[in-house]
Amino acid sequence: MRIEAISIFPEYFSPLSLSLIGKAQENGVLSFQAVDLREFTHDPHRTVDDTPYGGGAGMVMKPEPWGEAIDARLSQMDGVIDLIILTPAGRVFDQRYAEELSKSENIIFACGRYEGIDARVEQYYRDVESVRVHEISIGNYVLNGGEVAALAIIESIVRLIPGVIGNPESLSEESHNEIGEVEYPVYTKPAQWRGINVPEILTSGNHGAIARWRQEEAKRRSQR
Ligand code: 6GU
Repeated sequence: MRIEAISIFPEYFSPLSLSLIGKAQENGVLSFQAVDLREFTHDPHRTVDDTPYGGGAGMVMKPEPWGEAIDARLSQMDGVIDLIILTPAGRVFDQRYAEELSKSENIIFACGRYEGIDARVEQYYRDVESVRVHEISIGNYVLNGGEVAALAIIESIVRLIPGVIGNPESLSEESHNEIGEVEYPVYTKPAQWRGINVPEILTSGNHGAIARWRQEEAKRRSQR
C-alpha cells in the first residue's frame, strides 16, 4: 500500500516511522511519504490561504496549491487512488470504513487547516476517473487540522494489512469486530493486585466456560 499525506506540517507524520507501522515500511508492505503543500506555491510568502468569499471569520485554503500538489502525486501513482479529504463535516470514520480502505493500493490524505479547503478541490477530483474522493471526519469534535485525523486513520488501516500484525487472530477478536461488540476485559499476573482478584473462572482451565464468560462480558460492556 502506498500512502501520502499532503500538509503544511509534514513533520506531524514523523511518528509513522515508529513501531509496527515503521516495520511495515521496512518490510516493503507500506510506503509512506509526507508532502509539503507549500512546495506547490509560487509567491515569496508561499501563501496557502485567503479570506472567504461571502465574508465571515477565518481563512480558507486556496485551491491552486492543492490542485498542483494532488496532480503531482497522482501522476506518480498507478491504478485507483483514494483521495481522502479530512474535514469535520465528513462521514464519521469507523472500523467498517477502516476495513474498506485497508484494501486500497494508493491513498492520498489532504490535510486542511483553517476553515478548510476551497470546495472546488473536492468537486474537481470527484470527476477524475481513477480517483475515489472521500470526505472523512474522525468524530464529532473540532481539531485544528486534518493531520491528527490522518494519523489515526493511517494507524487503523495499516494494522489491517495482512502481515503487519504478528498474530492475525488478535484482529478477529478485538473491539468493533464484525459483530460490533467491544472486547471482554483482560487480566494478567499477578492473580491479586491491590486487593483485587482476577475472576476465578479465568484460572479454572475450563475453556468452554471461559469462552462463554468472555462473550457475556463483551456483550455487557457493549450495552453499557
Ligand atoms: Cl478530519 N478535521 C478537523 N479539523 N477536525 C475534525 C476532524 C477532521 N475530525 C473530527 N474533527
